Amino acid sequence: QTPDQNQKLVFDFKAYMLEKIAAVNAALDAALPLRHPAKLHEAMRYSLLSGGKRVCPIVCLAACRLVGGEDAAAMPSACALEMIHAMSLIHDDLPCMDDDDLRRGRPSNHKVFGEPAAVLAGYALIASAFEHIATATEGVPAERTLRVIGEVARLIGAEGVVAGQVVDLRSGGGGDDVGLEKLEYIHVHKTAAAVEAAAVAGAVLGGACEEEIGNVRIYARRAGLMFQVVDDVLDVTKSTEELGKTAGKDVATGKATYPKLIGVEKSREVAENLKREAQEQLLGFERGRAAPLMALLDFIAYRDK
Ligand code: GRG
Repeated sequence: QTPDQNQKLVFDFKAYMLEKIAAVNAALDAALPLRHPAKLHEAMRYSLLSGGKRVCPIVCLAACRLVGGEDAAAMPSACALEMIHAMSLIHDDLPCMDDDDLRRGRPSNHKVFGEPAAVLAGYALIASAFEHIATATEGVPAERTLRVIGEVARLIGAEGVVAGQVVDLRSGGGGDDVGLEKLEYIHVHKTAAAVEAAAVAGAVLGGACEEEIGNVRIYARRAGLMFQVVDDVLDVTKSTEELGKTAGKDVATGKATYPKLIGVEKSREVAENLKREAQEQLLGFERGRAAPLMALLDFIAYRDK
């Protein structure tokens, strides 16, 4: 590919991302209007509508298109995935978890609304997510919607995101006893499982067959893990004074990362291999329909934040 063609691809994908992010934001705003009690809804909307890359919704919409479905079929699930993402960020920032005062450059939810309100906003967001999938999904056979509810619940719960968070917290946020295998377990469950839920939901709603769902599932697992490996590399390369510390533990945060376990270069190799494995899952699909998910891999791999 010439640099010009490459530029065009990046430019087109940016336009695609901006269009989808705008559509998702509008759908989220409509899905969760300001109701009584105002403080609860303000807390929910504060975290839901505060920007973010909207990776899961875009994966969900793109997976639906990949198999020939329309955005409308997947939009309620795309919104639900973002509600769940917002919920997990609110709870992750709580003093009993990561204890973060800032999220997306703004005070974290509990800093603005207080801990009880933040905990409850999280619960309400997760309930709203499932209500939204069940009541707002239209134009597809009901068994697809039912399957999506089951898949999403399984992948964010004790076999997925919650499992990853528990192992992460139990390891003191990735302390001394975290080797490569455990780090991969944490990333695969905390992050890749949510991407898998988004991708499988989109594919199921778009009418995918089992083989296609299998391809999409592996794509999402590889892409989700790659997201975290790249995140780890960015954490290290952004902070020059941390370079050279290769003990497998970030002294400042107590957090294990790929670069600290295997070095920056090997981490980049791991990310490239994951990207290739994800790409391979898309080869059997029509090229035009696979383009957004293909381009998303480059976006994840070469992003700078
Ligand atoms: C989901 C039932 C349920 C419970 C949640 C607190 C908790 C249990 C899990 C923590 C999960 C967590 C915070 C995972 C990290 C996910 C992640 C990759 C966050 C960063 O996502 P970006 O970079 O953020 O996509 P933006 O701001 O772009 O949305």
